Amino acid sequence: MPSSQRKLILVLAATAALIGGALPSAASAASTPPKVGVPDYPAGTKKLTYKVPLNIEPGQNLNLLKSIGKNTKMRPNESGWIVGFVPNLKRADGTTPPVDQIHLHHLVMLLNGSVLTAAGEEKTKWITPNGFGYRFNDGDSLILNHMIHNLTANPEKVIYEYTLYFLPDTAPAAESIIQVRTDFVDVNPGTYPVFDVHQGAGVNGRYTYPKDSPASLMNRNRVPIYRDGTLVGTAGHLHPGGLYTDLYLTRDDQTRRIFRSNAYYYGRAKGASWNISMGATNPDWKVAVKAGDVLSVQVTYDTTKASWYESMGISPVQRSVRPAGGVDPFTTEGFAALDQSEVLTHPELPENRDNGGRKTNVYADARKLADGPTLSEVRIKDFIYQQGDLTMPGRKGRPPVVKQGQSLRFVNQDPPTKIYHTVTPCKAPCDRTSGISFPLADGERIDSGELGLPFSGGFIDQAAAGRTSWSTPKTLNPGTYTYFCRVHPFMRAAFRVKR
Ligand SMILES: [Cu+2]
Repeated sequence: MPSSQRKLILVLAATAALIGGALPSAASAASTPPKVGVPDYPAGTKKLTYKVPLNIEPGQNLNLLKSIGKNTKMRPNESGWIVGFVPNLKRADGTTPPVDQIHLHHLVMLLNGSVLTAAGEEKTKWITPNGFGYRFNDGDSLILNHMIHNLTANPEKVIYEYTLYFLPDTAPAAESIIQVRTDFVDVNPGTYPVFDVHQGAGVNGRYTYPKDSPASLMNRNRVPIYRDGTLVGTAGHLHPGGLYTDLYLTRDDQTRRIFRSNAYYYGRAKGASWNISMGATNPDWKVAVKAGDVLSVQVTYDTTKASWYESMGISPVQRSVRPAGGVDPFTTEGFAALDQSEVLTHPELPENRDNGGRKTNVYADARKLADGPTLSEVRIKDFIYQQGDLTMPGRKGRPPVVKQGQSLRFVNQDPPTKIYHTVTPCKAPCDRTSGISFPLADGERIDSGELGLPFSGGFIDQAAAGRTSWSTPKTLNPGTYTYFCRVHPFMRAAFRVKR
């Protein structure tokens, strides 16, 4: 695999067990959603739906590739233009599982080694404006990169499904289609392209990355353009807590913001859940670009409600390979004429609706439990924190004690290349049902990362931290600390720091 392709896949290698939840606040994302757009496909466009059955292991959160060769019959069997891509994930009975149980983190299609479409958790449909399309030749290489996250400890059979809107060359409209490619503009195109947003970070409850990150290299979010063309479409990708992505175009010493893609949250957990649609460009949004221009992106998160670990900010852009009109945003008139209004590619999705946070007697209130043993290490096995797990009765369920000034080490003893766990503090008692907005990382601002190792033979990056243990800082104040696993939010436990 060429390094450019590898890089593009690495860029997508993220997990996001960011299970948020809180009441709406002033810092929520834009609140009145724009209209859902109606795609305008050229006459003769075919709707082709393909289904790939997959077995998902208990607790799996792996980033995987699947080649879609000609013999798979899961691709068009003729040459033409891909003008739309719609991802989904279903159970064998045809229902879409709730995302707090089985979550499609991303479904990315690579055409001849380059990203063609990239759909994330928000299931944005990737549609080109009428007159534009991705060139697909019958012999081309097509690879799917999928990351499906099983938030439960049960094995699952799922079907991942993608619909291609495809205009065959035999259709008369195919003759006038202008080819586009995707520029993958990511805030952090490293080998693991995520970053952490800590509660309280930034200015006035908002944190913009990479601008507010002293550690980030500002120029890593930049994608140069090598030939004259036209930008014809974009939509942002972010995670819970995210408010918007901003796409910029720079020419010489001038920079213009050419699109803000807002996150529109539904339900009561505004700004803190996966129940999101992203604002996409209108079909008449067109920006003329020249060789030498540079695209860049910034993403802004709300930091009032929780910390958001392993966050993302991406603005994939559809760019025509030759000039096809568009405004010049570096002139006053051109910039004023740029239609920056948004459309949604889909309304609220029913699978995103279980907020969680309901009362249950599954979990103990750790604050009321007697001290457990004084320990230096807690093992994690069979999806249970082996001391202090809030589902364990009796002595095993009591929070282990660590002396102030000491640290407590956590070790993942489940198969480390298959099952990753985290230790992520949540506000006590952290004893309610799991859902898209509960628990939140709203406790002490520390996090273990995903304790686990990349699986052998895998050459794309995983969410795993590359180690199976983590120790709490020695600076914790006395108290009872409740925590959960971001990968498997039903896992809850506590430990206690004492003088
Ligand atoms: Cu876990």
